Amino acid sequence: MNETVFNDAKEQYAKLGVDVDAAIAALKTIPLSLHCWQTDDVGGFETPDAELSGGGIQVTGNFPGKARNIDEMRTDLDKVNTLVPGTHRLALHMSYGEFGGKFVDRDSIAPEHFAGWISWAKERGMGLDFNGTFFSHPKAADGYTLSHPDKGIRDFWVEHGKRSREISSEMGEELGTPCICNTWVPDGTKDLPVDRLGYRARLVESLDAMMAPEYRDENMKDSVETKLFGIGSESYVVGSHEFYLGYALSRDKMICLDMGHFHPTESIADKLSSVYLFFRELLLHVSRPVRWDSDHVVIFNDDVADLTRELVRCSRIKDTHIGLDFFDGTMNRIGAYAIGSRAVLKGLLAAFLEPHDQLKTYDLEGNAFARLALLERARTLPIGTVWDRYCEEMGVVGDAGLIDSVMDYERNVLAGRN
Ligand code: RNT
Ligand code: ZN
Repeated sequence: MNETVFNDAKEQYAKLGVDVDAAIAALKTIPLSLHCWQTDDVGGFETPDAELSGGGIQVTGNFPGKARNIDEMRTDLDKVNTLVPGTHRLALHMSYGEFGGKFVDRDSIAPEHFAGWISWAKERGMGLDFNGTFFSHPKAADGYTLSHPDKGIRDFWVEHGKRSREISSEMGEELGTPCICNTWVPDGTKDLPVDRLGYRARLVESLDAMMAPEYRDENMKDSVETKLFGIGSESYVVGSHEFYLGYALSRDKMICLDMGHFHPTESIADKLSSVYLFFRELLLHVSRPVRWDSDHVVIFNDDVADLTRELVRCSRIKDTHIGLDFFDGTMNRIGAYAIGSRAVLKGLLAAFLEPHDQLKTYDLEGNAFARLALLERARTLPIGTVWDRYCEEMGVVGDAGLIDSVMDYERNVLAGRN
C-alpha cells in the first residue's frame, strides 16, 4: 500500500485522538469463532447425504460445490483461513464427527469421533468450540427435545447434551483453550400452547441433568442460546430470552445472544450493556436476519457496526466470545463465509477507530448535537484504507482481491465436486 495514503488516513484519525496502530494491534488479538456449518448448509456428516431438517431453521439455495465430506470441508476451511486475517477458532456441531461410515446415534457420540478435528485444529493453532445438535433427527420431529412430555425422549437428549459437554471438555484440554459448548434446542410450537409453564419446567429439569457433570473452566464453558421464534415455532419457544437469562444467571452459565433471535426491531447491541453488568462472559452469534431469523450472510451493516461498537465501548471484548451463525446456499459458500467473517472484523476495526473519548465527553456534557455530528463524521473516515493495510499486514487479500481469489477457488476446487 502507498505509504502516503496510509499516513494521510492515520493523520485524519490522529486529529480525533485515535491511534490507528493501536487499533490494528487490538484487532489482531481477537479470535472469531468460525461456524463450520456455512460450508455445507448445516448438513453434517452422519449420513452421506445428510441435510438440515426441522428445528425451525432453514437453508435455501443449491449453489454447486457444497462440501460433501470432512476432507472437502477441511479443504474449504483452509481456504477460508487464507481469506480471513488473523488466527481464529472453529465451531463444530455434534453432527460433524468422524463416524467412519457407521451410524452413530446422537446419544452415543463420543470424544473419539472428534479426535481428527482436534489434531486438525492443533496443527493450525486454532481453538475449537462446540454445539450439541438437537435437530435434524427423528426424535426432534415433534418440535420438542429436552422439554418433550415423553421422558424417554427427554432422556435421549439429556444424554446427547452430556456428551456434547464431555467432548467440549476434551477439546479444550487437548488444545489448551476453553471450548465454548453452546446449547440451542428448537423446542416450541407453531400454534398456541396451553401448558407453557410445563414445557419450561421440564426444560429446566433436563438442562440441570445435562449440566450436572462438572468440568474445569479452563477446558470448557457452557452457554445457552435464547430465541423468540422460528419457522414452526412462531407462537411459543420454550427457551425464550427471559427463560435463559434466568437459567444462566442462576446456574452461572453464559447466555448466547443471536442477532436473529429477537423481534425484528430489537437490537442485541442495546442488550450488551445490561447483560455485561450481570454476566462475567457471554457468547454472540453474529447473523443477519432479514424480516425473520433467515441467517443471511453477515455484512458490514449498521447492525454489525452497532454491535461491535458496543463491545469496544463497554471494554468487555475479552469476556465476549464472538461466534458467527449464518448459512446461505444460494451463492459460493466460501465467498459468503469470507464476506461474513471479514465484515465482523471490519466492524471491530471501525469500533477501535471510533473517537471514543471525544464522543463520551459530548455525551456526558449533554451536547446531543455535537455527539451526533461526530458520529456522522466518523462514518466516512477512511476505514477502508486501514482495513486494506490490516489485510496486507496479515498476508490476506484486500477487498479488491477477494473476488478473484474466491472465483479461482470456485473454478479449481468447487467446480469439480458435482
Ligand atoms: C438456531 C440457532 C443455532 C443454529 C446453529 C446451527 O436458530 O441460531 O445457533 O443456527 O446451531
Ligand atoms: Zn445461533
